[in-house]
Amino acid sequence: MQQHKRLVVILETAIIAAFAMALTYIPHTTGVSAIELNYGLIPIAVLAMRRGAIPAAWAGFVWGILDLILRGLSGGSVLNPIQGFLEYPIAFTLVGLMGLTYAAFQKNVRGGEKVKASGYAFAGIIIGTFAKYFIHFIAGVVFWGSYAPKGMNAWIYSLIVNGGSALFSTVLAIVVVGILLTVAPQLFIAKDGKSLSTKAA
Ligand code: 218
Repeated sequence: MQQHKRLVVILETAIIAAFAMALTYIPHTTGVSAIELNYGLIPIAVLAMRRGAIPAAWAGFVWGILDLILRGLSGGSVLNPIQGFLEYPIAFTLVGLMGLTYAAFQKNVRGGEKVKASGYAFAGIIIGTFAKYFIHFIAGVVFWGSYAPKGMNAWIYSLIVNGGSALFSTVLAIVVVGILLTVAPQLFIAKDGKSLSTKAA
């Protein structure tokens, strides 16, 4: 990749990670105590569709480290080193999998196929969010089972909390990205060279 483009992608990645972190300070708990609405997934989804899985995974990683330091450790969400490692660096980096549909998305958005492009964006959002919350689901069973209401099975508890978070957060990201694709499609189309060209970049 050309040096200049490389620098622009790194800057966008850093800005998106900081933006995702900033959004987590908007109140995001739902009626059911531990279920969360994760707004930070929205900027990561935009980056994943604009730049692909690797920048999105880096942005997720940085966001995860920030969330670990700024909220996890102080908020009591780090129970032990293994759980902390799984639920922060690993789970947040996996959000980069949203970019698995990047190439197909770019082809369609640049070709004016708006409906198909949206479909690929939504599929990417579902994959990346599912991957993150699958880790939280497993961690929920293994490490958070004792937080389940009396008499409730740890699997069911984790499924409700993490499955609920995944579902609400996915729907929110899909709605917002769907709106952004209509009102600000330029967010998804980088102007620095042909990202899909086979030319040595
Ligand atoms: C049942 C249950 N409760 C809490 C957690 C911890 N958890 C869930 C989702 C996201 C994150 C990362 C910080 O936003 C954490 C630590 C769990 N896995 N399961």
